[in-house]
Amino acid sequence: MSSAKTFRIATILLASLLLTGAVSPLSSAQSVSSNPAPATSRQKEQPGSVREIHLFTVEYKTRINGVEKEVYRFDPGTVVVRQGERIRLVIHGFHGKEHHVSIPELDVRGTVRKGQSVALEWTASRPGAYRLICHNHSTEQTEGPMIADLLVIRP
Ligand SMILES: [Cu+2]
Repeated sequence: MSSAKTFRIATILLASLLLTGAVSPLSSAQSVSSNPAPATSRQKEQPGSVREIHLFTVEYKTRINGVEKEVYRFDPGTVVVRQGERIRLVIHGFHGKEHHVSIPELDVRGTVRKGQSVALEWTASRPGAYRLICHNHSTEQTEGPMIADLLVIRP
């Protein structure tokens, strides 16, 4: 089995665990907050607040068996948010001239250009696994797949 396939399966497994509430990666991050809120209000968002999450377009390049190989990725490749949160995904164009990106299930799209940033705003209305896709680099044949998993978990 290829490592990409193994990684894909591991990601899906993690998504399943998160969606079923078996694990909660956010709880540990919240516990080290410099401004801890009471447990009862910790998970409640301020009305109208937007959670900003930063991603970067990155490129890896090397030679494998003498053949030059390069791939584009989103970093981080997995984003976990809670149902009900208003999200602003800020994508910074580090590498790659241009990336046409979308979250098909949410009808959200934009273009990330090198040296610029673009913000995609959406509301995490329903729990589930969504994908942020770069349509320039969506497959292995086009130096991808440049896809980030967006996991919306129950609050
Ligand atoms: Cu791309």
